[in-house]
Amino acid sequence: MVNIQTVATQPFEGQKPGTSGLRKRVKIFQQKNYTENFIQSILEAIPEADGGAKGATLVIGGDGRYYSDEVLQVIVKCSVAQGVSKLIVGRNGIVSTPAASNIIRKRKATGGILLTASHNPGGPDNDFGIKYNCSNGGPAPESVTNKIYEVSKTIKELKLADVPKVDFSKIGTQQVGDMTIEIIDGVADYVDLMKEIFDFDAIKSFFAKNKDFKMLFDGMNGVTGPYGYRLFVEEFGLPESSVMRCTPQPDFGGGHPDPNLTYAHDLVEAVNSQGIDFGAASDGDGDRNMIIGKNAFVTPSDSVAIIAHYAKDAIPYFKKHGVNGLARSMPTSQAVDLVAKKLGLEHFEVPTGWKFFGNLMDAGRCSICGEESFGTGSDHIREKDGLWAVLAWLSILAHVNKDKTMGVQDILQEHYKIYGRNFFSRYDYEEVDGQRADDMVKRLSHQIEKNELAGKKIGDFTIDKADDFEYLDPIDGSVSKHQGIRIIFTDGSRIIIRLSGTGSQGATVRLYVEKYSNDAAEYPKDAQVGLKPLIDVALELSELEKFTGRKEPTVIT
Ligand code: G16
Repeated sequence: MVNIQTVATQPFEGQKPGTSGLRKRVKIFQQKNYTENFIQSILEAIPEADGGAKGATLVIGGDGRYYSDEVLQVIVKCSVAQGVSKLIVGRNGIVSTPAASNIIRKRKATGGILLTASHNPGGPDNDFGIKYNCSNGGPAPESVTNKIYEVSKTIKELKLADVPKVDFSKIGTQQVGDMTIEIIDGVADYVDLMKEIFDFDAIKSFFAKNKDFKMLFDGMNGVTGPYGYRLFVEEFGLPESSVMRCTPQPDFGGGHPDPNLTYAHDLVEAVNSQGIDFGAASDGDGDRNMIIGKNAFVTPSDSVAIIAHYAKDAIPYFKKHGVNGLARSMPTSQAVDLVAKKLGLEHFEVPTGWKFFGNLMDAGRCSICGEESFGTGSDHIREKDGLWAVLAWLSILAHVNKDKTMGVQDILQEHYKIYGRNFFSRYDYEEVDGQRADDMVKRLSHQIEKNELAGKKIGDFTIDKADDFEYLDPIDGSVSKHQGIRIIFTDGSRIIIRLSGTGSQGATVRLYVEKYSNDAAEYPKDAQVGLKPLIDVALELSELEKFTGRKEPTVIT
């Protein structure tokens, strides 16, 4: 009989999950009872089970970042006390976010708790994160995250089981009180799933026929290292030199595990200096991806459009199941909409956050979706999936190279010839003063309310309409308001300004610009050059420098 202690606690301010879970500095999570409060709030808010987590089966995974070991033990103590029946845990708590989504679905679990702050840096002075995924394998929708937050605001008592420390390093099953803990290899099921989706033989024969074609995958010392190694080295037989930074580290080797041109510059440099044909990177928890090639950077917005264009011809999963519809987050460029129109498919524009795609997928209305924030995925699971995107690109390369020789840049140019090019860029201003950032957005919001923006002419651009994006979920009828300031010009160009929901310190302002061109002479242009006039307009309209004091962005993607 396990002893359950009742411990008095106080609510902590700000345990409101953001775009994808609660992300804070490690030091915040280390405060006495802070993590316990939040885990118990999750367990009490679990939607499927009456009476909270009683009888639940939960998948526990994460990117293995600093402080995960301690939180795993907290989850055990809280879960036993709340009557959870079973925890399915990756060895050492490590399972990538997409792999966890797959396990939740495959094992028909009640849900899952993921210990990750995704692409945010790790270590004692950096970030930790906790998020809850529901039984469909996707991030909890706002109805659930709001409930978690409500519980966290009134929590007074913790129930904690008095159990010894659990060793998560050995695969197998153990019993803690009435609860079973099954420790699994987080990689195996995922690789099996990828084999069902993609034609591994076609990819292998592409590499065999094109011996000079060089690939480099950068695991950024995050969770996808072992997955990438298993796929590229063990399955496809590529040399060890085809992968880099594939050993997960609690602090990601001191780096920022975010696959973009700034933070994955080691990969970019290696691709440029070693004449690599195809480069790819994934983030800390394995849901993001970046695709580059010889003299080519594939924006995530173009990536989802190109994958959608080739899906039915190049990827067995879509040959078999078809493509039902496409979707993107609001700030993502409209390139994928053009593919949907050409293929006669439904397409959706949802707020930022992968959780918004879940309902569409569950209803069978969306097969492929993507976000400008380096997220690409499909309805094979309910999270974005970094390695899936890399395998999709390898499948496309294998497909198009059957009768001609095409690299990444050729694929891009061919796509633009068919659809035109949606030039896109995002400027991030990280860790700015929260109040000033709010004021900046409020000012624009106010101008929109008073209808002061429509018709305004700035430089060569005239504003057609402006709004504060609101989403009506076509499946459950829920409404999400204030999802970003959207300014659309008469030529179809767009500026979007919103505050990130994943930062852990101050505010991060995101400024997105998009300009469409169907002038072939412009397709090879550098996006930054083509977009400069629009960026100037965005800075002028938002008065960003005045509000944030920043002359330059922290990151440009
Ligand atoms: C999360 C969400 C994504 C979102 C991204 C950026 O990604 O899952 O859907 O696009 O954050 O959000 P924001 O602009 O609010 O910072 P990840 O990879 O951090 O889990």
